[in-house]
Amino acid sequence: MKIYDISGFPNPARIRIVLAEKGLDAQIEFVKVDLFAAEHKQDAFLAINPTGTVPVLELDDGTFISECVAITEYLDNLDGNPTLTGKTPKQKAVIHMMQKRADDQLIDAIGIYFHHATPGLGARLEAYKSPEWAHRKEWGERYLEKFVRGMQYFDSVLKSNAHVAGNDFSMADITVYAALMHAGAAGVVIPDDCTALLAWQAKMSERPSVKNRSGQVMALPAA
Ligand SMILES: N[C@@H](CCC(=O)N[C@@H](CS)C(=O)NCC(=O)O)C(=O)O
Repeated sequence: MKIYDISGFPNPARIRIVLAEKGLDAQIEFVKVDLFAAEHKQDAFLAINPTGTVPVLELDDGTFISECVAITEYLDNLDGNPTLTGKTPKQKAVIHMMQKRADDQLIDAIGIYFHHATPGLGARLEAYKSPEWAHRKEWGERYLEKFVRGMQYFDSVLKSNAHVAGNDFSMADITVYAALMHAGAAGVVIPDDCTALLAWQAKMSERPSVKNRSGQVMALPAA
């Protein structure tokens, strides 16, 4: 199998953590996509993922799978022993519910803020941003407010749960962790009063699947 991605980026990190959790690293060939050079917005890459984002998984039969949740479901179920996406109908439902909240309130929100209210990945990507959004910066800043509310929500969840979707580690934890990693790279700090979220983040960063890559946060071009 191949993964098209770039190391150090938050959504690619989600899948790299999944691979480590599942012991699948050795089965993957990584193909670097140069986001800073807008390689993901060119026809060759859009042919494998029309959304123009990484990561993308390519199966040995040539099938391309994009979207971290879909890739995670595939990798987690390969060995018939899903440990990240739930085993029972109830576990699956709760994990997907919390996963969707983590996507919507955290990782998508911080991504929109980063790409629209800050220089993002730099000048080379400007041409691919929506020119019709005259108030793009203001729009992006609203998503930072949403992200902060999201951190407060997940802090409240983690005050009574060991993990994001209950007692067990799941893909929803990976998504929240990657979103906080994205925030750190964008200069957004976790509020001091989010004590449960901060404690959970510290615990997560000691997890072997995370620890080995926690220093690998995207290096951004100078503004
Ligand atoms: N919903 C997508 C999000 C993927 C995503 O936004 N990836 C980022 C890298 S962290 C990306 O490719 N950004 C490039 C861009 O938006 O120009 C997923 O789950 O895979």
